[in-house]
Amino acid sequence: MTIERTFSIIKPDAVAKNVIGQIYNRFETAGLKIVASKMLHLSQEQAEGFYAEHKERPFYAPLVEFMTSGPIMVQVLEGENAIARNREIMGATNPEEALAGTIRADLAGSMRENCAHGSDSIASASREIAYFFSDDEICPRTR
Ligand code: RTP
Ligand code: MG
Repeated sequence: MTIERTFSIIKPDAVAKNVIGQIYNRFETAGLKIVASKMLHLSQEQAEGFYAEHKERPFYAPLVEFMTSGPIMVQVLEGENAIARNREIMGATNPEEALAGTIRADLAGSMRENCAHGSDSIASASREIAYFFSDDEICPRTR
């Protein structure tokens, strides 16, 4: 059993749709525990830095514009295979390709405005968690 931590964002479209609780419910139902959480409104610099790996992609500028368009929730999720599990319940990037019952199939409106972000590897999870949270903001769950 591998207990992992992953980094998650509820994106501005989902916050605007008022489905934060609904998404948190899906994390909990999937056995993922929230060990850190906060709402924030990304600056241009924060969004550009977070998505730096996509800098050369045509969707980078509109992605940064979208991600700075309103408040987001950022959280650290902990659980067995949390990285893969979270991506599984999010569904494919394009909501039209996402399996029914996933966050993106059920709640997202487009390939860009797709409700949620989840780290895609152990390396990106640790980088992304550290980008938004200091160690003392993460509360290990012992029961
Ligand atoms: P994420 O990083 O947000 O968890 O999503 P992902 O791994 O499924 O997708 P990724 O390829 O990392 O892309 C990051 C985010 O950029 C937006 N995007 N737009 N062709 C497009 O218009 C396009 N492709 C990607 C999405 O918001 C995607 O989640
Ligand atoms: Mg990604």
